[in-house]
Amino acid sequence: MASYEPDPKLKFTFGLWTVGNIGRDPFGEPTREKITLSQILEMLGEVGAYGVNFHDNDAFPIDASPEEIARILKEFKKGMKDNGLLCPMATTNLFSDPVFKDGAFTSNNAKIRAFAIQKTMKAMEYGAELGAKTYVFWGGREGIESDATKNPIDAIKRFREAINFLCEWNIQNKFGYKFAFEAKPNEPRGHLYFAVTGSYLALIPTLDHPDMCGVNPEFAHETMAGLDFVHHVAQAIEMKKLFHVDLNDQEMGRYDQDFRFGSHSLKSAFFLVKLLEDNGYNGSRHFDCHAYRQSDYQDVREFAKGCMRTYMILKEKVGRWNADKEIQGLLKLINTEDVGMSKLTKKFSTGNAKKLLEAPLDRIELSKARLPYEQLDQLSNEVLMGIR
Ligand code: GLT
Ligand code: MN
Ligand code: MN
Repeated sequence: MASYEPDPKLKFTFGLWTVGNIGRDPFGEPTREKITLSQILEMLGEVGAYGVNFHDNDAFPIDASPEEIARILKEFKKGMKDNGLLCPMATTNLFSDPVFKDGAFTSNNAKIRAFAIQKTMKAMEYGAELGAKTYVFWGGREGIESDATKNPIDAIKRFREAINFLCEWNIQNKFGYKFAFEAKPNEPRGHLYFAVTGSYLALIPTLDHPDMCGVNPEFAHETMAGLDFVHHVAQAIEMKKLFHVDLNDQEMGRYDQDFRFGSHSLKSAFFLVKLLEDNGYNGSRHFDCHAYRQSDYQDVREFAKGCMRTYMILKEKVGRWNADKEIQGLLKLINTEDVGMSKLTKKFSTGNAKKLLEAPLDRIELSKARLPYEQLDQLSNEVLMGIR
């Protein structure tokens, strides 16, 4: 029996805010005592995580003095070293403080926009000091409740301007960051700008430094909107823009649940792992989720181990699926190749167009091809259920 211990090559990471989550929700007070930075790092070391990610204000308060910040960063580094952790990703909290109540980079107030950029410039320094090479941008407050309040085109322009500025800051300071944009459809705003991963994929080519920028899709976010997360990640991979990924779980049409990876939608999680593994994804696998509000910290450890273990188990299942002769036979059957025809449609030319128009493509005959998808899906389920 395999041990399913976390494989460091898979770079399993957690944010300080995930295992450190205190179980507060919009209707209720915290159910867990806040634990210290050192305690969180100790817990992550204990469960076998590869790394830890953080927002500036997960580590120190927004009004911390430079001396306090320096002291905490030192403690942070020591905690990472003592527990064998790396810090691959950093980000800025641009959503908790009341100043950001109507957005940060897209705020209607030029001084608030400037403050958001200034705060990010500093936070980029802190992340770089801990060795982070990916910088995440989640626009938690970049949105509206009413379109009367903000011009949506201005919002896009303001966001672009902020990112262009920060790309130059990245270059000037030689931080070596790759930026990863994280989309979400709503929560905490009624509607967030850049609602899906594709919105950012469309924005990136319009930036001054498109090569520096990619995406950080989160399972829960496309799922909240009732969409197929795997397809969004696939598009990012195909465009070579998957710089980071946030793994968790979520039921469609519900509030922002951020459940333990695989806890609800095992089948989608399986096809996501398959997509990442089959395509050689090499970045962090970051678990952006938190334990149930009922859990104590002992159970939070089980939650963290569960995320990684589920990934390891699903990865093994992917291997089985790929090696399953019957499944492979069906895949061959449904992917009907025709070398001559593919050559014709691969690239337009006047000659190819002429040949295509004359090609004998018999609609009735073609519709007879077998598609045993029930069988294929059942076999996939049987792999998942552990009998193949
Ligand atoms: C917050 C949010 C996440 C983002 C984090 C990065 S913070 O927990 O729900 O989806 O990834 O800012
Ligand atoms: Mn989320
Ligand atoms: Mn996230």
